[in-house]
Amino acid sequence: MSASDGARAVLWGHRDSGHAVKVALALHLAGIDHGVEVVDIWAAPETRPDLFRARSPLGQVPLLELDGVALTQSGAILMEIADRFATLGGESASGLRRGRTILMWEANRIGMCVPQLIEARRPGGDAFPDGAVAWLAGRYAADAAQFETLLGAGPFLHGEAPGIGDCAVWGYARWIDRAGLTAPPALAAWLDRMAALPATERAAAAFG
Ligand SMILES: N[C@@H](CCC(=O)N[C@@H](CS)C(=O)NCC(=O)O)C(=O)O
Repeated sequence: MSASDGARAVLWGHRDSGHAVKVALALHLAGIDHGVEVVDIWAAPETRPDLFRARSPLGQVPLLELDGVALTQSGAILMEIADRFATLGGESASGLRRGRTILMWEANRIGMCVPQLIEARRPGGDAFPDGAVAWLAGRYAADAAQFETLLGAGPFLHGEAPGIGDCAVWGYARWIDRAGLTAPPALAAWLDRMAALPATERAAAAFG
């Protein structure tokens, strides 16, 4: 039986959105049945489907519709999945606490600088003010060192098995090369372990 237990889930996203793909990873890791809708994040917001715009207040992905409830903000969605399905850390109070801790760190640190550095290198992407790219790259160096501390003995951020914290960090850390950055050994080894999970391949391909 699927972990969904009859829940109806539809994930709206785009393959270039690490925020959406981290939610896709959680659904695949947890074995939660779900449908997928692609939203063109590079098209003008007003051209996105009315249904999507009505349910995603900022017009952004990811949007997860779960039993008719519209959930936005990737970190909040991951917490809802863990809590609701008692999975990926949500099996225990300590696992949930760990998930919340990693999610807050990711949103403020590695999940802030890596997407911006990718955007800075994208042909036709947003223009950045003088010094911004160097500042972001400096932040990444600190983030990479902090990741090693958070990982500890591993193998995953949640210990022996991956949890929502691993999903959150993987969303953009898998594109470190695309951001023109290098992963230090502990981060590179964790990325290899994540890549070896069949769910990561499915999540990366979730939006075509
Ligand atoms: N803080 C949000 C970020 C969501 C976000 O920035 N989504 C981007 C794609 S990665 C998007 O939908 N961009 C299209 C737009 O803003 O028009 C989250 O964690 O979900």
